Amino acid sequence: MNRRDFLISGLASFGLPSLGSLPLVSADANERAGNQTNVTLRIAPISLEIGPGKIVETVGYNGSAPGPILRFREGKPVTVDVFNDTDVPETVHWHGQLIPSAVDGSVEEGTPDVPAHGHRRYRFTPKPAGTRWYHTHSMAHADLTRAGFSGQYGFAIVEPARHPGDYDQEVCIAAHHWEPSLAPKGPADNGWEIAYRSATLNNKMLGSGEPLRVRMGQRVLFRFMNASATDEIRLALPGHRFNVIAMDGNPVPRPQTVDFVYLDIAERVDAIVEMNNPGVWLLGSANEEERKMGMGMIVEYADKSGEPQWQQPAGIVRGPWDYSMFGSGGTAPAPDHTFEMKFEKIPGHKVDFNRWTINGKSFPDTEKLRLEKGKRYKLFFDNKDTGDIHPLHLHRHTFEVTEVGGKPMAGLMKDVVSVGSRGTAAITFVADNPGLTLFHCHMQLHQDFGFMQLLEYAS
Ligand SMILES: [Cu+2]
Repeated sequence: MNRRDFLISGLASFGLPSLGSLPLVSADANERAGNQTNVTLRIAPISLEIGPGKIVETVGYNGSAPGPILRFREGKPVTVDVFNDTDVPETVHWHGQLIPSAVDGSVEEGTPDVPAHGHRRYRFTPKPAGTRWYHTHSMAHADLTRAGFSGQYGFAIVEPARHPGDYDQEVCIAAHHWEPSLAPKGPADNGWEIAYRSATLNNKMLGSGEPLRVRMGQRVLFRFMNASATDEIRLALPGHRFNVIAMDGNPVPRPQTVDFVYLDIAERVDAIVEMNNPGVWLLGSANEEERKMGMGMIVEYADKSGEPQWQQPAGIVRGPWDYSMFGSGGTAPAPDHTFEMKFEKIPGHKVDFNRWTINGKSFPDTEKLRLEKGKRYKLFFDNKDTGDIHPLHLHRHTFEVTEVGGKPMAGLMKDVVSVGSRGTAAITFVADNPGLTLFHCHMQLHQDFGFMQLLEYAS
């Protein structure tokens, strides 16, 4: 047993909540042990057995995919050492954290990459508290082994100074699709899309991992994350409902109880489930094809056995759910300035990838949006001319969702918003973290083919 394994098992015996089957690295515990580094990440090729005889060759962190659950303390500086054992430069992006461009993990913002077979040390102060994550920010283009298609993703949970603690068990679940290939989909002029052969919740296909064991009366905090490269998902646990308390790690103004959670790419949902319906249940994708690919896990009450039960949740519609139900019901503060962003697709006509433009230009030719520190900005997203859903992500800032589908709303703080097909949305944010800031669609094929723009602060 090495030092870190000892720390992990030691932590478990001190009564930290169970986290499913994922390894855990606590920045605080490593510091107490006298280690100079709070977290060490090693990027390396792995063979991941996601089911009996089903092995995917990918690249992961510290020998696993998802990588270890990293636990940070809000406001307490950390040192992270990243070693890259692969043949290509890599990046580690700290998604949802309000940290400097030099360590955010995007080369577009100026973060230096981790050279092939090299090392890079990051120092930053984790914030804000909540369910954050870390992942590669490289590009895949036509190489479907790289970037979001790989196993380079994991939870980075930033602990608040005071712990809410209103649950009995904590379970982190990351969804991912595996074995991608190019597939013709959609209208005749559409470009290549992606089809998958397998999928997992955490590191196992449905039925291959240990069941999640629960007891009657328990309150379980689920931290769900969609780490798919390209697809939005919906997860349900029949016989139970999800009380959604946070989105993208930020507490929602009005928690709602729902039958399924919608997660566009890179989104997180924290939900409490009261275990009050004893049996053996299937927690999984509301899409049958996706469950067959493996996106599911078994939830088993103590002393219960039998075939896991599934029932299709009601109320599923195409496209994002209505975020406004989680909002405050109030009015968002008016912005000082609005940037309108019109999205368009240049179709690939089944012989190429689609290309994407923002106001007529593809990255890196997109104009830099200029910000003044302290001002409040609105980004208005016009997706009326595309039939695709876009999970739009702003780095290094938390934004307020102020409009979805023409409906004004307020109070919901996020770092990704899913904009519906032929729809519109708007966000506002305060320019309070100077430095180059990347805005992009988190759908890998969109991000890689033009759907990115930089924001810069006036000096
Ligand atoms: Cu997109």
